[in-house]
Amino acid sequence: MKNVVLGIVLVLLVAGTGFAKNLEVEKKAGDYTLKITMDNNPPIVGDNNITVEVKDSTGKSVTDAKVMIDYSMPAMPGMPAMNYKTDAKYDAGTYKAVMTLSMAGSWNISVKVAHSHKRVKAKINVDAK
Ligand SMILES: [Cu+2]
Repeated sequence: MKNVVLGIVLVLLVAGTGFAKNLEVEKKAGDYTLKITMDNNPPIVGDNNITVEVKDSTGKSVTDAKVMIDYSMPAMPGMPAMNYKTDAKYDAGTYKAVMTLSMAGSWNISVKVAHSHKRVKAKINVDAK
């Protein structure tokens, strides 16, 4: 009986952390909807995987867009503004990139999408730990 209870607690713990593990945001960008997922929640200092699913106005997944991730931290005492950009590569349904956050604090992330002569972007803000 004790083992069964322990097993249930373990399952709940694993399910609980699994649920909170990813940071997931859906954003409108022009005619498109961007589903942005990050593997760390909150993001960490260091490498964070970010994936973007791009859907058109009909809800169809777009496979031939160009997706770029800009991430920046505004200047703060003793630190100039930091700006980085990386291309996200399409792979199996989503555009994937790695963001290397160099310090803890507030980062602005801008996901830029170019597709069929349109350019749209969505912004999110995260607090890296
Ligand atoms: Cu800083």
